[in-house]
Amino acid sequence: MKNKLTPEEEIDRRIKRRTFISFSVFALAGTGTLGLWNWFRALPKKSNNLSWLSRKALNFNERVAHFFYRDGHLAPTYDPAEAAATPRVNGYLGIGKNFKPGEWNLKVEKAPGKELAINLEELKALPKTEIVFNFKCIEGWSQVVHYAGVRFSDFLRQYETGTRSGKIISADRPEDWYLYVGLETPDKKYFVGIDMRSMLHPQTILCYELNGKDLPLKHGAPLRLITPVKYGVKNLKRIGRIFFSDTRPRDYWYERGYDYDLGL
Ligand SMILES: Nc1nc2c(c(=O)[nH]1)N[C@H]1C(S)=C(S)[C@@H](COP(=O)(O)O)O[C@H]1N2
Ligand SMILES: [Mo]
Repeated sequence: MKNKLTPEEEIDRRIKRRTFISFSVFALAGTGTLGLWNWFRALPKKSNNLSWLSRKALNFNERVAHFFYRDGHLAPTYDPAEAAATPRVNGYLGIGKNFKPGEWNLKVEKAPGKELAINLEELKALPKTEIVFNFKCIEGWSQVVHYAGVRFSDFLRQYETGTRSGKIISADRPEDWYLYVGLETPDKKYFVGIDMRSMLHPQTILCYELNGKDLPLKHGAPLRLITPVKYGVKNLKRIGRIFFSDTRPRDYWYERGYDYDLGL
């Protein structure tokens, strides 16, 4: 029997397959019709025409490759030994004192009017993804941090959410993805909106660990967002609810004059 692929390997395989298919399709499309393709193949090997045509096809393929490269582009990672032992704490909106972690669960809007409540144990039972990266705050500082949790794409697949059809989210059907994900603190005092593509990035996680230990409250326990493709402001601490939308969810700092995307 064949071994089951890990979610990571599965994504990798899909990206590779998509890239391969696109290469083949675009290689053909890039040189026009199939007839033209045959003509191209029939050209004498050393003619100038041939090198001109191959170069054009190559440039086109490079652009296609660039698209997928960007799609799966990974932020630079570091050795855990390089991570800050006591990372700086910044931003206390929505993480006030009267909060009972024991009573917490994550609310997820699966469909309009249909909400899931997921506890931490259930999240911890999913595959764990670690990331050591340079966390950047828009105020001008950055630091290498070591966080771990559930990859958001794994989470979406597990709970069959994030799609309009209600089917399991797939790289092959981007038209079925909701365009945005909204996250808010339990008291709704801090809230962010993030495009689905960034949320599906392989380094975007729902995080419950810092430096191999339970996430401290001031860093967003029980669960926070960690994503290296956005500035710190989007890395919402203490997630209470997650929902999906095709219009931009409300965003705290956007409402105060910042760009909506704040991508890196
Ligand atoms: N709930 C909540 N999350 C938040 C903030 C906040 O004020 N409240 N501040 C953001 C900002 S501006 C930054 S830089 C990071 C800081 O994360 P840290 O305190 O874990 O280093 O949290 C982000 N997430
Ligand atoms: Mo920040």
